[in-house]
Amino acid sequence: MSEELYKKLAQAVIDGEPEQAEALAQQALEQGVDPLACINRGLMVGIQKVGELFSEGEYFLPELIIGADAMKQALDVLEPSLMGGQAREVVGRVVIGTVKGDLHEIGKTLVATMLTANGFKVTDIGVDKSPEEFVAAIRAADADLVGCSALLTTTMLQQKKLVEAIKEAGLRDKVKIMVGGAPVTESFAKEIGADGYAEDAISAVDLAFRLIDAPA
Ligand code: B1M
Repeated sequence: MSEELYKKLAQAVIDGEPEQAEALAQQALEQGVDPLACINRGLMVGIQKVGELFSEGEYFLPELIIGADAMKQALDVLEPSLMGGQAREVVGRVVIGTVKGDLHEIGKTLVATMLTANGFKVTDIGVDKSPEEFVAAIRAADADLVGCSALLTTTMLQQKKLVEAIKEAGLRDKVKIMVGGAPVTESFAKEIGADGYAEDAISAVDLAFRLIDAPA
């Protein structure tokens, strides 16, 4: 039953059907299907396939955009259920965003949602953000942790610039730096002087707890 729903969610993303994706997500919640499983086993499978078809030249930019729209539409329905609905003690303050020149928002938003669901106070500054904009947001939020997402091999170097900008702003001892995104690796994170790398939204939460030394 759930397996069938995951497949349909994946297919709605592959076919670029935002309304269908939204209706399926609604159906999943009504039937008590785990929203996280819908994301990981349905929507993620679909968007990965869209990426593959794009790489193979089968899909073009419009299909990429509409596939992402379908995923976002379903996420909008599922994400509130990940939050648990209760007010919790704030475990840490996080500023998160996608680097300058990079418009990919879905993974970053998912990480932000999972952090919020786990008690972090998250300031999501959005996409295409310069190191200076990150630094201003860190100051404004009095953040303990900054999360930086990059999805393009051409923009991942912006993460290095962010580490440098944080040092230059005199904030390096105050804020931990976590990086992620499809082309980013553990060794890249070490090389640029970040404090940690997470492969997905779940491990980003574990990493955030470890970095700020809070009990999970
Ligand atoms: Co783009 N795109 N895209 N795209 N796009 C990729 C990334 C690509 C791999 C597709 C491909 O060729 N197979 C490729 C990059 C190649 C490369 O650099 N090596 C690519 C390209 C080339 C481009 C353009 C250049 C295409 C063009 O214009 N010719 C262009 C660039 C625009 C720009 O940013 N300046 C472009 C545009 C777009 C859209 C705008 C159309 C759209 C994004 C829409 C949106 O976000 N609103 C889009 C999409 C949808 C994709 C794919 C298909 C899916 C990305 C996604 O949302 N994945 C992607 C292919 C793919 O990834 N398979 C692709 C789902 C998301 C949940 O996963 O973002 O990886 P992800 O996040 C994960 C982890 O990475 C991690 O946790 C998340 C949850 O598990 N994570 C973190 C992410 N951030 C983290 C931060 C952390 C920790 C973990 O700590 C802070």
